[in-house]
Amino acid sequence: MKKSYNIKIKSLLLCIAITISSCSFFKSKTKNAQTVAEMEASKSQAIEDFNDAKYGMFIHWGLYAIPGGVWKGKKIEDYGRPPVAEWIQCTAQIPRDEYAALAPQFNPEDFDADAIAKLAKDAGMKYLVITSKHHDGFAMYHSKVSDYNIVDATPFKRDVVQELYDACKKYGIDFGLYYSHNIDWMDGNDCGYADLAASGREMNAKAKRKMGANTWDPSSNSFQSYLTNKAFPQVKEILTQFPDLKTLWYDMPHYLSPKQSADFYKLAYELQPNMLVNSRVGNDMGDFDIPGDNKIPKDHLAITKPWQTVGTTNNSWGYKSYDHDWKSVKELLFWLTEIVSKGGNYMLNIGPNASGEVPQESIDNLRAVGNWLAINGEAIYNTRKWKVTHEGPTVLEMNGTHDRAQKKDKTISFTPQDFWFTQKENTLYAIALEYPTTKISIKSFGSTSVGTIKSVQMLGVTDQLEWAQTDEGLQVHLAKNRGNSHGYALKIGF
Ligand code: FHN
Repeated sequence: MKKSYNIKIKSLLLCIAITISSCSFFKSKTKNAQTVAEMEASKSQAIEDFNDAKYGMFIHWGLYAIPGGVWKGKKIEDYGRPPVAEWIQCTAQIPRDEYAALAPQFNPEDFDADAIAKLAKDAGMKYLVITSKHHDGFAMYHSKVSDYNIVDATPFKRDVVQELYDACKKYGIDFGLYYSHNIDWMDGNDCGYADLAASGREMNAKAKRKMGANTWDPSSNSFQSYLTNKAFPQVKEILTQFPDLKTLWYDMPHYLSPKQSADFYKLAYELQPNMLVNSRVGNDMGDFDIPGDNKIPKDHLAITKPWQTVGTTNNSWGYKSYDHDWKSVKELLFWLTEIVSKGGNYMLNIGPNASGEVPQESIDNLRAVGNWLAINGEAIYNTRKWKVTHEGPTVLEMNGTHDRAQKKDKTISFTPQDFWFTQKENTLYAIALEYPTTKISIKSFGSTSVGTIKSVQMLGVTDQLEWAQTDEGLQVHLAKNRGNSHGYALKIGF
């Protein structure tokens, strides 16, 4: 007989509880005429914190770490797209029971929540978000709603989300959870494709090509019953089990109706009103935007909400055994600096392997960025975008995971004339990722455009700098002493 992981009857009870509570929620909202827009507006302090934090850790970890991008001897690329390792079940069209047979093999004894939270801290990251359930439907915490979870279905039997939640508290790292609400290859039937098609609502390009819908071995229940019996109860469950979340990170909502997105948003608001929900709750809702995976917006001024770019350290979110295309320290610093100069947040991913180890290249590069931030962090954290984001000859466009993976020439280099800018109250910062041989000149800091500069200081260096400001810009002879080989930041006082 096939091993099946059923959503437990208990979930029905939980669901009734949610329905009752959300009915009274809707009633009181109707009475108070509180709309999604008003709920979003009530999160102003959380949004300030988000805008201050700038840099966080994303973790994609699940059963897909076992194949690590290879299924039955073939690489995921040989099956099709997308070639990111956490999609192996869909890309290789693996039947649900065959994929679920990975669970009894999952025993990541090297997993160390304390070490990961400490890595985030050392890397200069202020928050951490982990996949509580990705598209495969497997929960990485102890769910009472579905026994398809790390405690009930694996020999490991440890709640890794709980362990990370506790470790993050210890190190002062804010905590958030990813939850795949729309796509669930185990229990989500066709992810709502048929409902969307029948509704007459417009389909976006992803929905049109049935992206993520389980077409090869869908569960026999309806999508609606998945929502009622698994997705809503599990969201309620994580928000209750982990009561102090900074963000709830939904993903891939392209089949959901506006009502379904609103229900996911409201459930989050009801249980943790100060927590931010990302825009992938769907249908233009959410407290902050995601311009795209591994994508830096060209026109950041067109984004009206706070925003966050999420990025990979190689070209996959989940552990991919043969992807050694690691972003260099210089490249990571560029992503962070460019994003922050445009007012965004950068959430950088790690994908632990099946033993629970974080790839060494990720560790090394994250720590090196952390060393740079230990000196230059003042120019990053708690800053806001300035009217100019960058000056200098180097223009790099980052247009998505696939785009970056396909780039033939991955060399990243800058000139000493490249500067990125941030501001904080009465201070401007200029960040450079290359040192000059002689003096530098920053054109954006001419006296007619910024007023009279009173002080110029290099972060982390006590030497006095020689400098002069003219209408044409600010000229500075840098200190001989270099704080960090990957670049420096100047603090400009007025
Ligand atoms: O399909 C997922 C993907 O696996 C990964 O989780 C990323 C992270 O932003 N989100 C989706 C694609 O955008």
